[in-house]
Amino acid sequence: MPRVIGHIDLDYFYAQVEEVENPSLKGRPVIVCVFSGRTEDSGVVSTANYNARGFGVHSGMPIVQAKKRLEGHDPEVIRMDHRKYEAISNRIMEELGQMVDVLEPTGIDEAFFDITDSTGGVYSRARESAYSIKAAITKSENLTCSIGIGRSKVVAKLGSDMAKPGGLTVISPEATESFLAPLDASKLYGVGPKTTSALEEMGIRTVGELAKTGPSELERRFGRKFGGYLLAAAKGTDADPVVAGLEPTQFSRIVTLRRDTRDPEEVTEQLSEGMRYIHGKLASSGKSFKTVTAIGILTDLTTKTKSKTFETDINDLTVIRETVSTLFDELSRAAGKEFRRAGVRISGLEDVEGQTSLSEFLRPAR
Ligand code: TTP
Ligand code: CA
Repeated sequence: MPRVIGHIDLDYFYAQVEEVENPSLKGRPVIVCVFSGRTEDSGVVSTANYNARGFGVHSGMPIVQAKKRLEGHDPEVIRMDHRKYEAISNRIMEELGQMVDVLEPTGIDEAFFDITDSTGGVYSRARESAYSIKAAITKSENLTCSIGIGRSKVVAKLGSDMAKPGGLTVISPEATESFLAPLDASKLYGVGPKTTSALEEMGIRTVGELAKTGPSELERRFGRKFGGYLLAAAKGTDADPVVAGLEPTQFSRIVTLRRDTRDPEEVTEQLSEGMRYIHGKLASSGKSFKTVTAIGILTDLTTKTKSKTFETDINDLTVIRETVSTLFDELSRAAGKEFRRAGVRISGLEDVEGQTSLSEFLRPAR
């Protein structure tokens, strides 16, 4: 099964947050700045919205210079408020973590994710997952993002860069080679100006040319490890896994149903393997839970959820099954449309050690 790896990057993040907070800014150049305090305008631009970028303004530019470029265009200059962006980032990462199999945040506004299991390696499903992710972030925070999907981290990252802003690039395994070939080698993750000029000296400019270079030639020039990486990156076969960045706070499973349906029993039945998987994850990580959530993605791709929270910690598969069945019954009646995909999430995880129930006393010491 091919891997399905995603990279998500929020568009002009700090500036977009400011636009959402103050919609009257839309259509005007906006720069978010870090003021050094030395003189009134000393400091640099942290980021600029796309309108301001159209005048050549970019991250890292001195504020004075940015203001000059925007003169006469009614710019808005905003002081950076890192805590505000961080709080939003945390909420989005939490939400994303519930929609993918593995999430690896790599910065305040970007993350890699793995959805191989939940899509079964099927790229058309991956596209649907990406649309659901975009819709969810629009709904909860009113923010847009760019997503790339491919069989490796390098390919996924190239995809999200390609799509900015607001885009989605899905690079199926079959299309990988032709997608990569014409790109400049300098676009590859980990290829900076030094490597770029070394490659140029070797007569290599594009990713396609790099992919055709002999491994020994690259290893001689860049060493075994980096030489090997470059070749794999250029072929889109770099094997670096997506590694969860945070302690699990929940486990979830989403499946595409065999057919669209409103029948809660049919949905629950198709989730039984997912529930067993979650139960296995609970057992192997020594956790119990308090909350069960049923997730229904309807035929119009909107997501509906319903949760039940227990007063005491649970780690019983039967309880998960019965709760999911009840929740889908309620969800189905409230939704008024057929389900296309369905999922289960359990959250409110606790270490089993903290539990004082009877089952805990019966559990053999670990
Ligand atoms: P980026 O993802 O590099 O940029 P962006 O989100 O502003 O724009 P886009 O992704 O649409 O190209 O950086 C994320 C945030 O990090 C950015 O909003 C502000 C901050 N940042 C700085 O503070 N200084 C910098 O030099 C850069 C590049 C980013
Ligand atoms: Ca970004």
